[in-house]
Amino acid sequence: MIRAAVTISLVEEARKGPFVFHGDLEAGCQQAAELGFDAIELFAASGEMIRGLPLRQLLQRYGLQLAAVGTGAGMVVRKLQLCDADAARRAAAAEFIQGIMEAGAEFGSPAIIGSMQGRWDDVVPRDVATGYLQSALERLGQRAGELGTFLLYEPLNRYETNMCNTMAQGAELLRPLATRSVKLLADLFHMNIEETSLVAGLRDAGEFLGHIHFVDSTRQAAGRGHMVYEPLVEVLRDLQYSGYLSAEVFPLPDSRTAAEQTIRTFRRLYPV
Ligand code: LER
Ligand code: MN
Repeated sequence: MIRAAVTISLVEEARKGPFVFHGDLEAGCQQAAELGFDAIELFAASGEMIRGLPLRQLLQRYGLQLAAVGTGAGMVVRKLQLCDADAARRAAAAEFIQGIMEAGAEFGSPAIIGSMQGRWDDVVPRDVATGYLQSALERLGQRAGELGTFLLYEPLNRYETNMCNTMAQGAELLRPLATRSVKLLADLFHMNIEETSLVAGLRDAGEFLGHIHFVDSTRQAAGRGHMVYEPLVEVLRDLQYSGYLSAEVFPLPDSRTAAEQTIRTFRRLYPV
């Protein structure tokens, strides 16, 4: 069964980021529950921060699951990334991700590697960077499997990374890994920029598809852009996708309206 999730960011530096709720975990959970979301996706500053939150109580009180935990704060706040030329900083990036992954795993939830993947450049050429990224995904994925969860790798548009921009590139990156505990996150916003066809892109992700950022062409709530969702729903049915559609969108015109618009579109596509 496909379930609906909504993002909550607790990272001050990401105030302007594409998250529906900002700064108040309980208020976000309360509204998510009120509107009928199944889960929240959390963007926090670190694993320690997650451990310090009353997350279990709040999820229980509001009858919600934790869909996933983001690691982007490692890049936004600490400028850490897995393709850094400096081995110590690469290790710090992996350690930061592992901290968030372990905190999320206590809820059975996967961690997301998006901006933390970094990029290749003149100092770290593409093949070297790809090797760094694959070996980090191998180790972190194996650890995720041991913890009973998985890891999500997210191809991003060309303005955010030069590693993988499409689902096909993402699948090619993951295929040689020994671990089967790394899956792809398909963010419809990035895909709308990079894929020739969204339907073909989802098919390229295929068996690797593990999570979806449910968003419109404008990076606003589903329904506030020109994305056509029906063909995507059909592919997801063919692929027997049973994960989350998670609203990683700007809080426009405001958080509540973005959440309402998301769930309205979700219910239109997946009537109860
Ligand atoms: C960044 O653009 C994004 O889509 C996030 O989910 C990754 O950190
Ligand atoms: Mn995303």
